[in-house]
Amino acid sequence: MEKSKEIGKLLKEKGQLLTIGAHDGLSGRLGQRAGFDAVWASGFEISASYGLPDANILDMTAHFEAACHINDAVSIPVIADCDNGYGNAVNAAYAARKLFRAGIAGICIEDNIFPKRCSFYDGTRELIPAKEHTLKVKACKDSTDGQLFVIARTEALIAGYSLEDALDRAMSYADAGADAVLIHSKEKTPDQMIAFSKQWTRPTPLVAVPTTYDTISAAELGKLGYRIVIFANHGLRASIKAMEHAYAKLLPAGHASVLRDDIVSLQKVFELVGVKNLEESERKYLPTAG
Ligand code: SPV
Ligand code: MG
Repeated sequence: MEKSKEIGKLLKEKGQLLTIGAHDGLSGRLGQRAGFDAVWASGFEISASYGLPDANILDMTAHFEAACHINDAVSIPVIADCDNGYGNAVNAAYAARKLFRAGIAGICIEDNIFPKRCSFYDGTRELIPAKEHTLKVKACKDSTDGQLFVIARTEALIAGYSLEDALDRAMSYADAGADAVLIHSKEKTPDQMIAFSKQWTRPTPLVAVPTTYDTISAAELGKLGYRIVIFANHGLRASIKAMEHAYAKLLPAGHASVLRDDIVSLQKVFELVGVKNLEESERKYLPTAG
C-alpha cells in the first residue's frame, strides 16, 4: 500500500496513533521496534543532531534527507515535520510533493513565520496570517492531488493568542482540507488542550505533542479527540542523558570496562543495523567472499 494512505488506514483501525520522534535511521528503527505506530521526523531532533537550534537554520534539503533516512530504516509511516514549509505556500508545496514522491506518509506544517523559532524558546513570536496558512495547507494537499496526509499545525496558543483565535485558525485549516490539526501548547498542565478539544466542532482528528504537559496519558488524550499523539523528542533526550552519564564515568576511569553495564553489546548494534543481511549479500553477490 502507498505509504500516504497508511496513516488514514491506521487511524481507522486503531483509533489513535502513537508516534515517536526521531532524527535518523537508527532512532526511527528503535521507535518502530518499541512498538510505536509511526515516526515523527522531528525538526527539533534533526537540528539538535547537527548541534543546532530549531530555528530554520538547517535548510529543506537537510530535513528532507533526514526524513528519507528514517523512512528507509522503518516500515511504519513517517510524518515529516516541515516547520513552516520553508517559506511561503509555493515552497511548502514543493517540499510536500518532494516528500510524497520519496514515500513519506505525512507532513506537518505550522503557522510560524519564516524563520521560525522552536515553540519552547523564550521570547515573543509572530504567526503568518490565518488566511495565508490556510492557503499553504491547501497548496500542500493540492501538490499531491490530495494524496499526502497533511497535518496543519497552529502555534496560536504558543504565541499567546486566545483560545478563540486558536480555534478559528484550526477550523480554517481543517476546512481547507487538512487531514489532521495539531494544536500546540507549552503549558505544564493539559488545561489548554482540554479546553480546545471541548470546543472542536470538526470531524478532523486532533494531534497532541505532550512535551510540557507530560502527565496526561495518550489514552486520556484519545478520549478528548487527540487521535495522533507525538512523543516528539524523548528518544533524543534519553540518549543525551545516557551519553552524558557514560562519558562522565569513562573519562576519569580511563578504561571502558566501567561501562559494561551502561552500554549495549557490539552484537546488538550489528543486529540493529542488519549485519546478517550484509553477510548474506556478500555471500550471494561477491564471488570472493566466504
Ligand atoms: C519537533 O519535534 O520539531 C516539533 C515538536 O515540532 S516541538 O518541538 O514541540 O515543537
Ligand atoms: Mg518542529
